[in-house]
Amino acid sequence: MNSLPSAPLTDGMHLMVDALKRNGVDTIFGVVGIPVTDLARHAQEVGIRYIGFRHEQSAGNAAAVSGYLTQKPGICLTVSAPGFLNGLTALACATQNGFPMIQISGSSDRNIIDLAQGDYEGLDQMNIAKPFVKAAYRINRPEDIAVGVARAIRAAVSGRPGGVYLDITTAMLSTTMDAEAAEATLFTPVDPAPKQYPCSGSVKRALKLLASAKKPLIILGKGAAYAQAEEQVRTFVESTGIPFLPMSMAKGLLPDDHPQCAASARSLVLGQADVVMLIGARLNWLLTHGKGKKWNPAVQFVQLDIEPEEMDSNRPIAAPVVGDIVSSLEVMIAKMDNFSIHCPQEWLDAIDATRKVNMAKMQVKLTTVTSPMNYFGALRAVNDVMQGYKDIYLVNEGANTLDDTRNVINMYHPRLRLDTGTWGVMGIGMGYAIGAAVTGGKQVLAIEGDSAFGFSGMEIETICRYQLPVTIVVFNNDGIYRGNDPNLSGGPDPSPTSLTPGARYDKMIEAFGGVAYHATTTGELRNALSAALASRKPSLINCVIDPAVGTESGHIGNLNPKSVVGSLQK
Ligand code: ADP
Ligand code: TPW
Ligand code: MG
Repeated sequence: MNSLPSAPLTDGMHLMVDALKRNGVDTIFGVVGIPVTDLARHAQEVGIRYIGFRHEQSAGNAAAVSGYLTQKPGICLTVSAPGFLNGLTALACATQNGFPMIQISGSSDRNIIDLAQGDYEGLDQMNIAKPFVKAAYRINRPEDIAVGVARAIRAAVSGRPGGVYLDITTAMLSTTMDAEAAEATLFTPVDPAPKQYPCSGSVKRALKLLASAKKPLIILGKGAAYAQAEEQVRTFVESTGIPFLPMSMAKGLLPDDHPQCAASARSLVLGQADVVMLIGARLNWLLTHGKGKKWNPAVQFVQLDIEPEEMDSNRPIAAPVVGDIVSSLEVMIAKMDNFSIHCPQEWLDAIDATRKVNMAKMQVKLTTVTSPMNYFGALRAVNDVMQGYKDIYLVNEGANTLDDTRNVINMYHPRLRLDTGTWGVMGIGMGYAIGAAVTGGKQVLAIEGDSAFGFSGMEIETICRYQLPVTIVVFNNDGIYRGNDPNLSGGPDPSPTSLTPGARYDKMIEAFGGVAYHATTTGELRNALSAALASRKPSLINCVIDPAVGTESGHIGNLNPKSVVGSLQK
């Protein structure tokens, strides 16, 4: 008997890759193993770039930053249970930061997991992910792949962006389906991050309040940077004449040397402003919740945000404007002429006077030569070299290393400064550097505290393997905040904040074929950094910093709990 020729089949794994490709995914960041190895191989086969990491947290951070830079969800691929959990920190962090990201994780057999029978890497992943993400979905059947991917994309990029967990079961990956029927399920979601215009009443209320201000201030946050609102922000800032203060990752949205930039008069403007317009910035801990001694108690807020629930989260918001930032500013600019918004000259003069005093103080710090180097001496050398590299990414983490770098290194273009963000998390360094280099195509300078670097340091192998143009400067002060703390028991163990004295982080990159530099003076640092950036090669500069000069927790030492029996901090 002749059997009929059977229809061609596909399976969940192939269809998953087809769906990602159809949705414009061009890069996957991950670590492979059971059950996703073939998925990564097939993705590479069909032209999706696969970047393999040494730890899922860094792969996740790379995906998150690529989401921030492109407004498309960055994709992180992980194996079941431990790989999933390693990636989850980055996914949670992306959610906190409002970066669109999808973690796709293989998962084990539902029947065994649900009866707690001990499967290989068995874990109830989707339920564990839920509290940490914007949305979590599981795809159990190949015919649901297209919908699952579409839902994940929409959830990641619409409204306030965030992290999405997408669970793909081992059984689903090997389930077969008629290839033609499978192809017919594929689609791309229409307009996944629609424009959201604010209502006109909210815009009028906001403009009226701004027009009444004697000491107005605009605070730019990373939401405005994510929204790519630089053109509208510039028009609004320059045509109102209102001074602006950039939050850390909003630096460069307008250049830091813009005449209206009030960054070097931060305490003055926060302490005195009577109307503050927040553009994509939350009144969270980074702005001391909009209250307390740093703020004018009578301050009133205008807030532009896409997330309605953000309003009044910490302080009453007098004029909430709910919408996407680009559309909201466009409407405000169009209506601005009906309100005479202006910035009183006395306010600008006061800011200018303070700015001059603070800049002169900073100049003294930067030009004082010490041996060993302190942070400011080292940063002066970095800043000199950066004048020739204003258009590269600057990744930054640490405590003193973070705060002092933020204050010294000006940014001139949007979305180039990538740092510890809303959680102040250590470990983003190498993941962000790799994600930015791969996605943005520009070279990267990462300025890393020695402790901060350690969290993702093994990824220098990844940087070398893919020959990425990443230069890492490790500010090596032998420890967390400081390298010279004593063990209070007098015993032989190092103190809780100590790391290996005199460690040579530069030697690490030699092992993988990268270029190593060791700098003990500002001159050596300047030469090393110039050579490293000019070469565009994977490179690491071990920069020796005085172990005694760091302050506890950098600029946020006040957040440490106070002890009734006195402080143990030096
Ligand atoms: P920063 O840390 O720089 O102060 P936050 O992360 O606290 O900034 O705040 C960013 C805010 O921007 C979030 O409340 C988020 O909802 C908002 N946001 C993100 N994207 C957009 C957008 N396209 N339009 C409007 N608001 C946005
Ligand atoms: C995931 C706590 C905040 S800053 C820091 C740690 C460990 C390192 C500071 O030392 P570093 O910088 O990097 O050498 P410097 O210049 O001050 O010496 N775990 C996580 N996140 C945070 N924030 C911590 C711990 C922390
Ligand atoms: Mg340190």
